[in-house]
Amino acid sequence: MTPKAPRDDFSDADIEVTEPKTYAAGMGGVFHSMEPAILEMGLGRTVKLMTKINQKDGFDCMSCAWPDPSHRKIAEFCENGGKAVTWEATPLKIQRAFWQEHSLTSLEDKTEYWLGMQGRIVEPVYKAKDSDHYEPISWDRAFGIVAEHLNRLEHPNEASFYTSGRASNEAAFLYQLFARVLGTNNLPDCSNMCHESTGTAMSYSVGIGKSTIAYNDFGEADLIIIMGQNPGTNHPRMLTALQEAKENGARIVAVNPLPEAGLIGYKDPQRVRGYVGKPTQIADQFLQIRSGGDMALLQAISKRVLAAEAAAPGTVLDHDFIERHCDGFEAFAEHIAQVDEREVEQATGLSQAEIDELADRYLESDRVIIAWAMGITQQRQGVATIKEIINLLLLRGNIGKPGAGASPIRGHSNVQGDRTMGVWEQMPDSFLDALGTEFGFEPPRDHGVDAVNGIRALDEGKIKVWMGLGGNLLGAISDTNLAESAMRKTELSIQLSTKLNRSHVITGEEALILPVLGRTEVDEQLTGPQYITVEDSVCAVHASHGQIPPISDQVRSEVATVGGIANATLGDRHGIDWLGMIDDYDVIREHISHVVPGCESYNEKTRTRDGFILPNGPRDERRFDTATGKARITVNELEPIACPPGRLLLQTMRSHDQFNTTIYSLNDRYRGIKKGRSVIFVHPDDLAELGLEDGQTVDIFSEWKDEPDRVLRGFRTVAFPTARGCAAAYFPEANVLVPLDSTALESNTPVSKAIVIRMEPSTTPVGVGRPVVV
Ligand SMILES: Nc1nc2c(c(=O)[nH]1)N[C@H]1C(S)=C(S)[C@@H](COP(=O)(O)OP(=O)(O)OC[C@H]3O[C@@H](n4cnc5c(=O)[nH]c(N)nc54)[C@H](O)[C@@H]3O)O[C@H]1N2
Ligand SMILES: Nc1nc2c(c(=O)[nH]1)N[C@H]1C(S)=C(S)[C@@H](COP(=O)(O)OP(=O)(O)OC[C@H]3O[C@@H](n4cnc5c(=O)[nH]c(N)nc54)[C@H](O)[C@@H]3O)O[C@H]1N2
Ligand SMILES: [Mo]
Repeated sequence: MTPKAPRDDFSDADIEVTEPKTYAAGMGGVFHSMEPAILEMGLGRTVKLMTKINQKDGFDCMSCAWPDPSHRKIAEFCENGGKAVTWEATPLKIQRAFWQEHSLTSLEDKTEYWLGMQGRIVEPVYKAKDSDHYEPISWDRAFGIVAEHLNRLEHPNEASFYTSGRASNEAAFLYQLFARVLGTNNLPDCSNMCHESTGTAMSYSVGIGKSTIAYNDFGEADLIIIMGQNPGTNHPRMLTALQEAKENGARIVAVNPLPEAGLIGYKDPQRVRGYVGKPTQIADQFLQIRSGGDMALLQAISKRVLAAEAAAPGTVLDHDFIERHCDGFEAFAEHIAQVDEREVEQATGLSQAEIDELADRYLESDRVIIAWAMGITQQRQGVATIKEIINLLLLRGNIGKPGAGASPIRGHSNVQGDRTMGVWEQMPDSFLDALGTEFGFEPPRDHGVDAVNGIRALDEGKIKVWMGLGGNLLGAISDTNLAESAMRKTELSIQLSTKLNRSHVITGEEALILPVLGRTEVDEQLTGPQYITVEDSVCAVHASHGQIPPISDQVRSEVATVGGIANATLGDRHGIDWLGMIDDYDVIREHISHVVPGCESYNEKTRTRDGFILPNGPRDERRFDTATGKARITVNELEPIACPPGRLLLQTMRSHDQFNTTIYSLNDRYRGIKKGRSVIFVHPDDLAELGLEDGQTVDIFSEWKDEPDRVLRGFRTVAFPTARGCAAAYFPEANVLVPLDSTALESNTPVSKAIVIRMEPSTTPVGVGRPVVV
């Protein structure tokens, strides 16, 4: 039985609120993913796919970038991986009648949830200049339109090529090559909104913007500090690694404004005990920090470490490591001695005793891992905060030894690989030199636009052709209203996508949707079925093999689509055999092995069952490829976040049933929310102080400099045990409240976790369709 697409949009009118959960997963978690999977895909397809997720002969789960252990379990996936697979592998198709029935204007007030539930896009569609409808178009015509627009640009920088982190290494490599041969570095990506702060900080401090640990290090750590990350929802398989670490004696500390279920307790669905038994307590210490307080906390811990060294010289710091491998220690020590404890208390909302306890844990541990995600990166001082994470680790030599290191936990399943392949608006000259030599052209050297600057360039009318390799930039970027009006100014927008989203509804004058294969599907080309490759959060690269027949014979692989566009646009102008690369992905991999550092013999290495681990200076040999050739201990000035009286700091985050802008259901099980997303979580004492009640409908106003307030109307308050002064709502709905200009220093990542807001009682009901925005 084929499932049906919903006709009517979903309503938030009957939101139900119950107590939040105190532990994550358990067998219930896997059942939660299997039931909809079987209903959507049928039993046969479900079994076929679920037994191949993350297996060595199977496909890489397209959900998060959590790494695979070397010993795979029979079911090496989590509840949310199950949902991601089901969402992609649904047999439901968008029928031709859909495009006739729905004008673009009529789609404008549809929710992301409704759009995504319409099924897979199964043929290319085109919206002509004065039309309000998409209509089917042939692939050749589609490629012709793109080529014509690109070839008439006055300058290649009038085109921009966005990438979302699900694209394979092969597609990403081809895509950046095409952009650069065309002559532009305009390669914004989802990473700009995600771990850019990590890349910026770590490249500066340790010479590489990636995790310095391997999977097995979790099992060898004495202490794991998890800051600004919600693994129970966003990296559920990490909980298994944490549970194993605990069994080996590790202590775990969680730093978060929210008592997230997965941070507190866990039931492992892969074990009988996890089914019937009591949950494992995950966090030995939970620090309920105020939003944006992490940098002050880290400085306060470093201060205690230095004080302990002063009290017992030679026993606390790793002097040998600091002398041999680091610079900047003296200036740092001087600066940290000035840290003002009152400022720390104000910024963190934590007591001295809590901070002392964490400092003691750090001092008692020989091997420490600090993991982090969006709670840290999407802050104005995200880069400086990550530099402080590195400082703290360096003081006791916690980088480049087993069981220790810096562990940014990546988002999209291949976001790290896309960067390795050159998707970045500011790739270093060494990469561009190698690319130019391999393909015989001179790559452009000026940096391109990132995600935020790309919106500015669109708004200024500077981008005439905008292309997206996956993703949903308009759903994901800050300042929704501004971004949407900017996108309407471009001449042609092109999306390579599996399913519908907001970025297909708000378009340039002309628009194309080019439907692509997902990871679950067999990718057949001239030389036979092709595999693709991906890189996970700990730099492990391996192959992914599609399993089920494509949803339609009109859907092409990402590689075939990008290569086809390149061929139509450039032909053999540069002597590059674009079509040959489509016929046989080994050809692309051969080029990768000549261009991308660490990828020598890429075909051979990705054909092995385990794949390979990319070299990593700090992890492998305590080599730090920074400008000074040493790990840099840095001095960072704390800037307290100003939040005037009567205002709260709002963070925008993911529910348990979404993947970024993809909504799987209106529930957020662990936080006790059902049947709706128009909610704002607020501490009960803050509600009382603001004269508001639990369950009241409010409008949310974001205040930014002297600009008019941005407003989101008709949200239900939920009294919730968040840190005082900090509220939370879901992205992408709340993106409208994040000013485009509010970005992290140095990395330019939208500050999605600390928006100054006020609430006022609303007359707008919590309702159907997209929330009302002004
Ligand atoms: N199922 C599922 N999996 C996903 C995704 C998804 O949407 N769904 N998205 C993927 C992507 S692209 C990414 S980047 C990752 C995101 O993974 P996460 O970073 O876990 O995602 P968020 O929901 O943004 O959660 C941020 C966490 O930081 C906390 N936080 C907020 N502000 C602060 C702060 O100031 N300090 C501290 N210490 N904590 C803070 C929040 O309470 C929350 O627990 O997940 C990936 N995996
Ligand atoms: N306010 C706020 N904003 C945020 C964040 C936040 O925490 N708060 N998080 C930010 C983060 S961390 C990220 S990573 C970005 C995410 O930004 P994006 O990566 O742009 O967004 P996604 O929602 O992951 O993209 C989903 C779309 O990708 C397409 N897709 C799915 N699978 C495939 C595939 O296999 N191939 C292709 N070609 N297309 C596919 C589908 O059409 C789907 O609708 O959002 C950012 N925005
Ligand atoms: Mo992300």
